[in-house]
Amino acid sequence: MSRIVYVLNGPNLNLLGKREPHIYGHETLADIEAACRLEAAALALALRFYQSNAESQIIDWIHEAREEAGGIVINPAGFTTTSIAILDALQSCECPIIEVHISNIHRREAFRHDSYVSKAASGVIAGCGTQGYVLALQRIARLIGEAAGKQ
Ligand code: CA2
Repeated sequence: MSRIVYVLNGPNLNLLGKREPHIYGHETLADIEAACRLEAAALALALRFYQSNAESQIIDWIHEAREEAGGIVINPAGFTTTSIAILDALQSCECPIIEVHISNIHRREAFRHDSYVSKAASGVIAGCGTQGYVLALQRIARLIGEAAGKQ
């Protein structure tokens, strides 16, 4: 199985560290990418780390991942509770998918609770801060290893 992992970030996550630090902390998306690259190297994963504010771009990356990746980590941000199109794209993928939210969406407003993406996810990490991304990579590496063991 491929050891390429796509880490996909949805709308407004490019603002991390610049606004609302009481909810999302002080780290920027570049800091998260650096932490993911360190962890990916330790886990022998090849990382493709992307952010877009456009739903269609995220869907195009999921289509790419469908062909090339052994796993997907996705923080769908504001598309979490709205995008059937992202759900449809994720459901076309056979590789493990881990959904990440920096904040604990279940402690926040009710409109953040119901995730379409969760219906396609192998696992969900919420409320672990930016560490959630690193935990998600560890989980993907485990699942890739288990799938390889079954071949
Ligand atoms: O906790 C998360 O990771 C979220 O996916 C973040 C989304 C929010 O809509 C989800 O309910 C939970 C928001 C991302 C926008 O991030 C900002 C960061 C700084 C300033 C403004 C927005």
